[in-house]
Amino acid sequence: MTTHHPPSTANANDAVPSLAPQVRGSAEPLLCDIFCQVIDNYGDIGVCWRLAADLAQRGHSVRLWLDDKRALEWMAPGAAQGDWPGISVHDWPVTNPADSSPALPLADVWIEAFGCNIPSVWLQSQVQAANTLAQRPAWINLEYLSAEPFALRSHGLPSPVLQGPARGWAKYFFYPGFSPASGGLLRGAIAQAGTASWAEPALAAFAPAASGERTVLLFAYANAPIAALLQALHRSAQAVQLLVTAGQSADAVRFALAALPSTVGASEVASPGRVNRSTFISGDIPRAATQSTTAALEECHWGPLRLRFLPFLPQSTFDQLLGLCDLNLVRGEDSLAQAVQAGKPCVWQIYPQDDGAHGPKLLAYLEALAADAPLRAWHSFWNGTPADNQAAPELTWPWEPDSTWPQNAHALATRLAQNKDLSSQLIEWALQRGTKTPTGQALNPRPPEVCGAPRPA
Ligand code: TRH
Repeated sequence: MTTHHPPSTANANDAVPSLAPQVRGSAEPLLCDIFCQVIDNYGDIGVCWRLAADLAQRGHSVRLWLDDKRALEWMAPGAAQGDWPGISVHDWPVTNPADSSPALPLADVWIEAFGCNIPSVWLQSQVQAANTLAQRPAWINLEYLSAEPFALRSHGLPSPVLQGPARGWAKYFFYPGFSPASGGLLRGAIAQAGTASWAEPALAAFAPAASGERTVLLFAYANAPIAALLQALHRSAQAVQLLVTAGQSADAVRFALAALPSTVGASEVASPGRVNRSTFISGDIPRAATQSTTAALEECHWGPLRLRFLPFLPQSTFDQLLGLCDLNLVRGEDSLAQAVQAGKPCVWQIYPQDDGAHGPKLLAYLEALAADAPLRAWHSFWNGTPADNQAAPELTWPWEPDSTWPQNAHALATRLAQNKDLSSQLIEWALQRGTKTPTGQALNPRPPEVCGAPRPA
C-alpha cells in the first residue's frame, strides 16, 4: 500500500511558491523522461500515461519508464509497441543507458512519479552526460493530488539531493490540485473535448436503454458498501444501468450479489456468475486485458436495476464514460480528477491508508468543493465500512427533480476549467527553470537553490 504524506523537506511556514508562468517559449519541444513504479492499482500508471499522452499531443517527446507495463495493454493499446507518436515505452532502467544502441539522448525534463527514484545506474550516466553538455534537466517529483493545505505549501519547493551522482542538484515538488495556486489537474479526453456521445462507436455498447434508464458508473475498492448501494438502487423507482468496471469493482459486485439475503430476493437476480470469498480479491494488481472490448457485456437484472460488467477500457473511453454517466462513483486520484472536470455528479472513494491519512484528505477535498450536506452524506456513506448488506442511508440521487447536484457539478467543472492545467504548468516551469532557451540552445546550469527558490508571496 502506498502512503501519501507531505514531503519532509517542505516547510510549513513557507509562503505559497509559484511555479507560474513567465513563459519563454511554450512551443519549444522538450524531451521528457517519466519514471513510474507501479505499486498496486492503476493510479500510478494511469497518471503517468495521461501525462505522457498529453505532452506528446502538444508536440513534446516522452520516454515512459515502467517497472510493470501490463495495465498499459488495455489502458493505451499499442503504446508498449510504439504505436503512439511521440511516446516510447521502456523497461525500468536498471542497466546503463550508455550501453543501449542507439545511445539515448539526455532529456530536458525528468519526472519522478509519486516519490519513485531514478535508478542509480541510470542517474550516474545521465549526470555525466549533463555535465559534459553543461545542461541540467529540470527535475520534478510529481506528487499525489490533494486539497490539503500542505500540498499548496509544498508545491514548487526544492528538495536538495544530498547524496549519489546528482549530489548538490535539486528536485522540485509538483503538487496537482484544485486551486489556481496548485499544479492544476491533468486534462483527459472529456476535459479536453468537453463532451462525448453514446453514439460514438467506442461507447455505443454501454449506452442506456431508450426508456429513460439512468447510468451509474462504478469504479470502487472492495471495501465500498456495494451491497447497500445495490439495495438502494433496487429500492429506487428509477430504472438504472450500473456499469461495473473490470477488476476489483466487478469482483466486489459479484460477491455482494452472491451474499444478498434470500429475503431481499437473491433468487430474483439473474446471476452473472457468483464468486465466493476465496476468489474475492482485495487489491487490484495491474492486469492484462481478459475480455475484448467488443464482446457482449455480461449483464444481470434485479428489478429496475440492470448490472452490466465492463471490460478493461482504454483510458480515453473511460474518460468519455465519465462525461456521459448520470452519476460516477470513482476511486483514487486520477479518476476523481477526470470525474470532477467532466462536470457530472460524482462521489469519491478515497484510497484507504493504514494510518488513517485518508480521513483529513477526504475532508479537505469536500471543503475545497464547498460540498453541501447531501454530498457529504454520500461521501461518508461511501467511505465508511458498513457490514455486508447493511442498509444505505436515504441517499439522494442526481436525477431527482429537485436535485441541484447536476448544476453544482457543472459549475465546479466550469470553475476548474479556468485554472491552468497540469501539463501546461509543468512545461512552462521546465522552460523557465530548465536548461533550454526557446530556440533550443543550452543555458549554463544555475545553482539549484537559485533556480528553484520559491518566490516571495
Ligand atoms: O486505480 P486507482 O485506485 O489508483 C490508486 C490511487 O491513485 C491511489 O492513490 C494510489 O496510491 C494507488 O492507486 C496505488 O484509481 P485512479 O487513481 O483513479 O486510477 C485509475 C486509472 O485507471 C485511471 O487512469 C483510469 C484508468 N482506467 C482505465 O483506463 N480503464 C478502465 O477500465 C478503468 C477501470 C480504469
